[in-house]
Amino acid sequence: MSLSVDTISAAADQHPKPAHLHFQYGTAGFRTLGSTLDSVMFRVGILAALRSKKLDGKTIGVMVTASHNPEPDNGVKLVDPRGEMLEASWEVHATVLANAATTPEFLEALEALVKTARIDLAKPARVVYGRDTRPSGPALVAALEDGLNAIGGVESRNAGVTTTPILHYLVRATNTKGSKDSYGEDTSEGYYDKISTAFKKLVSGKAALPPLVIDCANGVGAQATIEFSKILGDKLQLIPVNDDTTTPGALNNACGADFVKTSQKLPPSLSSVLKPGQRACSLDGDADRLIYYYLDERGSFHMLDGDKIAALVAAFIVELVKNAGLEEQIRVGIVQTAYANGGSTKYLAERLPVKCVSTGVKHLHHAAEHYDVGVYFEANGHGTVLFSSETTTILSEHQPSTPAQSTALNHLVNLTQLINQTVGDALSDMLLVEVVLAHKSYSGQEWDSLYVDLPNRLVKVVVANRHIFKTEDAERRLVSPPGLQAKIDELVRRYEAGRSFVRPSGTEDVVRVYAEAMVKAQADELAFRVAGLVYDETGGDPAQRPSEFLRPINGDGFGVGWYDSTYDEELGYQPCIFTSVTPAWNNVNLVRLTEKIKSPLVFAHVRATTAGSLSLDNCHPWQFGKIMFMHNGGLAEFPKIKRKLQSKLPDELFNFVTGNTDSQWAFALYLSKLPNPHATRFKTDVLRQAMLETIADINSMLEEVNATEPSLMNFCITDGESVIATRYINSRHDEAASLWFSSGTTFSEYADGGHYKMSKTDKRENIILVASEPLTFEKADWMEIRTNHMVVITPKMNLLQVPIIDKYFVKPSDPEWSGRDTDFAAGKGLLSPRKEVNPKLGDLPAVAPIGVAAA
Ligand code: NG1
Ligand code: ZN
Repeated sequence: MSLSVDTISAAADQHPKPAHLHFQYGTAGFRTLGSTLDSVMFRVGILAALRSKKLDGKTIGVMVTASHNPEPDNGVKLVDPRGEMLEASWEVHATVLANAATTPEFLEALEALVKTARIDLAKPARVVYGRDTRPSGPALVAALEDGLNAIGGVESRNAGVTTTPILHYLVRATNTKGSKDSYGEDTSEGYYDKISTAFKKLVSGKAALPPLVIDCANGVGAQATIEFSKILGDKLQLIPVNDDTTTPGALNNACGADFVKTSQKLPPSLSSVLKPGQRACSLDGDADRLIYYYLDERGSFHMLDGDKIAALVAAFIVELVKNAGLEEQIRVGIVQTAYANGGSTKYLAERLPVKCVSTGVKHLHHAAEHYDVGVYFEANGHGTVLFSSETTTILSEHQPSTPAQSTALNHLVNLTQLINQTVGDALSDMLLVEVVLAHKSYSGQEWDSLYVDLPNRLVKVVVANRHIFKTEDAERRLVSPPGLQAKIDELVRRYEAGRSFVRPSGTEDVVRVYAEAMVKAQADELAFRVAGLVYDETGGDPAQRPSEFLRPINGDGFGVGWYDSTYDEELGYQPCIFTSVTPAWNNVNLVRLTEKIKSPLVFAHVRATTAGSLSLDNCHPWQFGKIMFMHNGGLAEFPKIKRKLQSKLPDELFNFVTGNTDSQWAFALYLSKLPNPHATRFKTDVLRQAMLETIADINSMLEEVNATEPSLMNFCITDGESVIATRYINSRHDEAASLWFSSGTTFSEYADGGHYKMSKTDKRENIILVASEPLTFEKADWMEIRTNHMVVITPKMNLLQVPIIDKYFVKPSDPEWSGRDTDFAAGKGLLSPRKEVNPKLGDLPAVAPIGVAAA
């Protein structure tokens, strides 16, 4: 028998492939914008029929869904006869068929498939298909049906709008119908009945739990929730929210399991529903992911993700196995991915065998099959428990020797019925969790306290080509692009309990960055630093660089210098300086000191060694008498001018320099420009004049030696009353290292984890911050200081922005002016994102009092 070429060809012409798109059958099947998937659906219809023929007419499932993705996306995946994911070699066939450019090429690819896979076309074909609630679903299902019809003789069954796990159930139930492995009646009623019967048995005699709020993501899970709610009645009271499957755009929008897991927040729609102490859960758009959470008595949100579910369930099963007297015969194991929280891995590995595999349900599922009872969950809430067939046999044949053993054995048998073993199933998993909570009389809080999650952060990076990212060790390490992993390691090492890894997504055109650390702010910071690294190292467009991605880290020591808040004759005028060669974030003394010191003027500096060794002598700021100085940047080709610079210094200043950096020598030069560096009072103008002379002198020395590379001269000096900060480069074409300021009445923490913002509650401005990069994510807080300008802050807290006019100064009105090139400063990691430039800056007069404040 051969393919009915004419019929297929005519039908295929109705579903042409969009010319410029490439489709990939990934970890979740085909998944992309729903409006582009017509040809894919048609071809998948044909493929599903061929797959069934290949497997001797076994029923194959086809699910049309894009799960937790935004509503305009859609997708399709095939389900193999036992309800598992499509065999890997057929993923390749799927991709090949989907990408054939024309109808003749498609037919050619089909013929080739029939031949290489040795498909007997005379065999029957059976397919069951369903879809989620997406608006693009009906048209895509119609295209799928065209494909099924084109092959001819396919026995197909439309399961309608249904959840992914129900479709998997139907496939297995259909294929095992009437056999000794019968999985249940092959209808959705059969599914609800099997699961709820087991649930009722498992909770019989247990005190009913308080009602459970279920966020249905405005998807198909709402339908299943309502069904269960009807059947379970007061055995478990379910309160569905976000059950609106008809409002366009509502699906997965600010709700659902992925929203909760990624944002680590309560869906806003639940804030008026959920009471302190109450538990709730979120499903995703096709109801195969489940995330729990609760509000504690103080109303704070706590998430119980897939890892917490795995820990709860595994502990319960281990206990039942032991109580049933089967400890020796049944080995329970856990499968996780690299996204599993380090806290969970530690907790579980101390108790059970734990295996880490690559992301993607099929990897977890296959690894879990190697245990007698395999518990697998992704942190995102997708997972289930698999009982091997030997285990099922043991459970049915074991003779309990005590009533307690008999009870535990019955519970285990009922669990095999409650759990949807074909695939992760949010509703079956939810009932499983409820069973454990009922048995253990746990509240959300008690469950949560099994172990403490390490704070973590997941970030997406859009890169030019995610396929250059190759991983090893269950995706925990990058092997390509070369060198990147070493840089990630270098960053991670600086964070307490730090862990981070990078992998290309299998379902979206992005690279994912995951990071963990001891405190939330550091997990965020590490994730954003690794994201910045990935972006920069793989040719990310600087103009598109997301503002939250951080630059390489300055961890080579730090220093803080401050003046007393009240003058004390015995202590004198000079500032106190505290420096360290450890990274600032790991210094407990810094935390202690900052909590107890009050000062009107503070300098702080974090160091990334450019020149000079890692030593206390080389940590900024430095102090001489009343003057304090620091530098962000570098003097190019400094060794060529060092001797000349030194020779200009009086002995006292020459001997003052104890370190070996260009920066400290520049400070000595600055001091030499002051009429009396030992003075106890300085006029602002004198400090400012000395700064201009220092820059001019350095420039002339550099010119004498024909230095070609520009020098970044962001200097900052103070006498404790006035402050001069420069943003300067000796180039007409390049951008200087960045410099920003912020002013206001209070600078305060508005959210836990070090989230600060500046507020301007009245006209008075008490605080001026000058910083190399914005210290907060509040764009409105920060104004950029322009290149080759300096900021002058007077003792009365007037802030002036003054141009530094020399041959490197270019007026925007200059005909030569076409903007400065950011590559040089960015390449040194000294340029914070251009995106944050306040557009109003262009209107500022060259000399303008910006913030007028009472001191
Ligand atoms: P990708 O896009 O490959 O990270 C995501 C999930 C997987 C899995 C698949 C299938 C994360 C970090 N990744 O895969 O765990 O669920 O989708 O839907 O959650
Ligand atoms: Zn899903």
